[in-house]
Amino acid sequence: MKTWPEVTLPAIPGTGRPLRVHDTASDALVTIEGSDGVARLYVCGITPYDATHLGHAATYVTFDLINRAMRDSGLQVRYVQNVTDVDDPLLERAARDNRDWRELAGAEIGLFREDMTALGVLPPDELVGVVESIDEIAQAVRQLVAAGAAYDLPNDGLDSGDIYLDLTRLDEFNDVSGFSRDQMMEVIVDRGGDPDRPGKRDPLDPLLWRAERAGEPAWHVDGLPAGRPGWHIECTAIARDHLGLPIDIQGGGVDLVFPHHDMSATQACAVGEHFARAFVHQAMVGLHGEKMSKSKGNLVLVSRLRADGVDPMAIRLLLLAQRYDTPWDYTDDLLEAATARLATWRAALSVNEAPDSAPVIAAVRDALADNLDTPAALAAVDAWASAVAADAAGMPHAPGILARTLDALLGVRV
Ligand code: 5CA
Ligand code: ZN
Repeated sequence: MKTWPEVTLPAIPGTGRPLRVHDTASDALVTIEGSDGVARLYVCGITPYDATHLGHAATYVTFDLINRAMRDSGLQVRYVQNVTDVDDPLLERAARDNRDWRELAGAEIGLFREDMTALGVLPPDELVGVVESIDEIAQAVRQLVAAGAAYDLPNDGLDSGDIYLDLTRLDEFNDVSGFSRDQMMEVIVDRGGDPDRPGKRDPLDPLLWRAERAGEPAWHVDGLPAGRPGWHIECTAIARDHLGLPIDIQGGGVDLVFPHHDMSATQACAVGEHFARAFVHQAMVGLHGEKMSKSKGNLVLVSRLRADGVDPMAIRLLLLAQRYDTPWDYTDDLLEAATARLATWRAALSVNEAPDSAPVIAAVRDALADNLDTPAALAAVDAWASAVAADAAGMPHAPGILARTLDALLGVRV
């Protein structure tokens, strides 16, 4: 499907160090080296049934920084993001609001593109919807069936029903989460699983293909009952078919670690493929002590803030002021601080005489390469801006190169 408009990155001198980030699977920092000069990035995209909130924005800005840092280190980046444009929550919301599910998805995807453009997020090379990928997802399901890694549960008296991955038959579980069995059982229902369905071989077996139900969309594909894909298999298939495996980074919010990333990687393993070299996760953004989520409705929407006249670059600075690997709660004070910082930076970058910005540029680069230490990057710019404000008259440097660096590396246009 259509992505959002390309952004031209200003050129800045030199190259950054290779990016080091935290890999959830090994619980260690890993260096992203790519292969043959190319890094493959797959980030789990939205389920378009409500507008982009600050949690989503934090996730996509984090992977935008990763994209920018990898490019700065000399890699070419191939970036694919999916859109879960058919799934239970979308169908339920459309039914609740008496809307056509396709129309609801289309409207929310449109708003998401606008939000991403406003936040200065570089578009993925491909934004890939489930609906346009039914054939390739069905092919992945058939492969798992052919490999003896799936089974069929009768559905309402029909011979052929829903198809599940058979965890009991797999040689390998691609353990990204490191969760114990108890931890898995605790969250599985909340995260889209159906452990209590009678007849399942393992309560954790994920649904690969859901046979048609009355009133639900369904597709007729060779070798499977009419139906639609389960959730995790879309990411297995789209990442494989659009990037090739293994990808360098599988990304998303930490709420996807289990079961989504465990299962999408395990499904690739089950047909002999290694899914990803690293798994990177954005910590949860909350509001009033609870995870911000469409299902709970405790949302701060990017589009709402924009409509209220908040500068999108202040929203971006608000997100950058937090570490990606540490959960945080939104407050209006954080937004005020970000707005003030943007004004200070703008004033400092408008002068003609400033201290040398080369050390700041190096500090920003190093902070980002060091597991996306955005607070340190911002602090380096703050210190430079304070020096300008204190007394920069007569100093020989114009700050244009620093402005271009903030644009290229942090995505902050001043
Ligand atoms: N379509 C699936 C992924 S295949 C999905 O999780 N969609 S979503 O709309 O629920 O979330 C979109 C992205 O935002 C996911 O990467 C998710 O992990 C992330 N996300 C959702 N809520 C938050 C939050 N409160 N804080 C940080 N990231 C979040
Ligand atoms: Zn996904």
